[in-house]
Amino acid sequence: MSWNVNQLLRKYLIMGSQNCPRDPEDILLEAIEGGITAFQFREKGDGALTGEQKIKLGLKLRQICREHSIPFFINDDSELIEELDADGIHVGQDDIPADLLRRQYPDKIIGLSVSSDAELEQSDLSAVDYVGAGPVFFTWTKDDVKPVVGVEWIEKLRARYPDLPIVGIGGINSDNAREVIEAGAQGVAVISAVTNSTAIKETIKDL
Ligand code: 3NM
Repeated sequence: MSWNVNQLLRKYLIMGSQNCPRDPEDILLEAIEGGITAFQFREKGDGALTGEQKIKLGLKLRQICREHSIPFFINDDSELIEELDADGIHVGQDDIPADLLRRQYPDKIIGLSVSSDAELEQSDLSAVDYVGAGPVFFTWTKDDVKPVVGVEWIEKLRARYPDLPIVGIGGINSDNAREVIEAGAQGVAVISAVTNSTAIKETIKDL
């Protein structure tokens, strides 16, 4: 299946079991009904599953995405690309280098987090399909999060790379998503605004 990257970045849900106050499968299904355009399995941080349990949950979420034609990404763990037959992978600056991934997986969608000028200088953007720009706002969700970059970082990236697909991340919710788009991002990547919502479908429509 071939995907339109700009389109899939619009409402990009990221989640692992550690983000979920209830069954991750139910949350994903509601989010799909609400209109997410991509999903990233990010089983990471305090309380995250590992080993077989992680794979088992990944396979279930992967299947749900397949049944609803939602592109399925994995976070960082390139061994899971084949195991879960992911459509793409998102990596950070300290993970497996994007150009290596590109050579290994010419047809997968590759995303890279870029949070500063220094990171931008060391990134091979020709190897990636999109960048994640953040944290745009303050977030509690990630422990090792970098300093807040604000929507100004997105404006800067957009000015420098007019055609680069950008997704904003970090502290985004239905109240501030508009600012992220107006700054030039194709979409918003969210965790807690969706996983902690008591009305997921409405939350995603509002985004
Ligand atoms: N990456 P929430 S911020 C996974 O800045 C992640 O690269 C970030 O969670 C980055 O939507 C973040 O709950 C956490 O703020 C996003």
